[in-house]
Amino acid sequence: MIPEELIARLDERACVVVLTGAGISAASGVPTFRGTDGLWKNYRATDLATPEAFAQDPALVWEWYGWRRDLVRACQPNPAHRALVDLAPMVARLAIVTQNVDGLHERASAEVPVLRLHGSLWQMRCVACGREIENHEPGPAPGELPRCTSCGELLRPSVVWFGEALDDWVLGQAGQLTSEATVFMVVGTSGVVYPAASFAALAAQAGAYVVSFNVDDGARSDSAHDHVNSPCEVSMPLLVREVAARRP
Ligand code: BJW
Ligand code: ZN
Repeated sequence: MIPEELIARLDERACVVVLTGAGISAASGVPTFRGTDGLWKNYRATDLATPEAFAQDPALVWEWYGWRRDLVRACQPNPAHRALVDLAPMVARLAIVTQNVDGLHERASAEVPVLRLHGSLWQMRCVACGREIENHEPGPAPGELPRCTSCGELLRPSVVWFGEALDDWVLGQAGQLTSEATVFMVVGTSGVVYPAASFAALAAQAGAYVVSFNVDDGARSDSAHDHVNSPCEVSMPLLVREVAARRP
């Protein structure tokens, strides 16, 4: 199931970048955005993940984020998150570039670097003064609107909605890592959201060997040299076992 070339390329000199999406957290019980389980509490995630939705009805958007925060808090990292932690010491460098806001990579290990392209469910930002706070408390409960302790204005989830720019520094780092990668793995993402969706092609152009891991054959990246069509919570631990078995 695991491409032989991938196992061979994951040697002690490999510079590995892993781009992850919602599919890597599916086995933890976190719903994905698109596809059959892509319904989030009767709302289309992609309708609420916009600045327009927040401007129009901040209470509705916060109710949705409060519900998601409570749901994700009860979830645990799964074997796919843990496999990346196990793979890291076997290669020269491994970095995770994630579209996920759930924090499950970070909970699987504090040691493997994680670049969060789309922000975090556990951070809030003031719409007026920009003050950013970390918050791991339950909620907010429906009807509750969190406010900035400095200026009293509304806090918003510190995530990247459609039409909003990604953080410059994060985007620059992700581009740098991608261009230096010898192996680029694309795990559990539909690959439709930009700029994340362009990274696999950049990696391939820069000479990386690109492999996608997805339960959907249709989500195979155009730039991928190989595709592993199976649940990543199965294929990633298997990959790590195969790499470990080659080591003396
Ligand atoms: C499994 C599995 C298992 C299941 N094992 N696999 C170029 C072309 C066209 C459009 C654009 C473009 N550039 C920009 C755009 C516009 C837009 C965009 O990309 N639109 C497209 C939809 C067409 N992009 C943006 O707006 C971005 N901003 C931007 O470009 O700004 C420019 C700018 C510059 C300067 C000033 C101002 C603006 C921002 C995009 C932000 C995306 N935000 C969200 C919400 C985050 C917050 C939150 O979570 O609440 O991010 S949307 C949502 O989609 C979320 C995700 O991170 C993202 C990607 O989804 P993902 O992870 O791929 O999930 P799914 O559900 O789609 O797929 C899951 C996959 O897993 C599936 O394939 C399953 O098969 C698989 N799977 N179980 C393996 N067990
Ligand atoms: Zn403020």
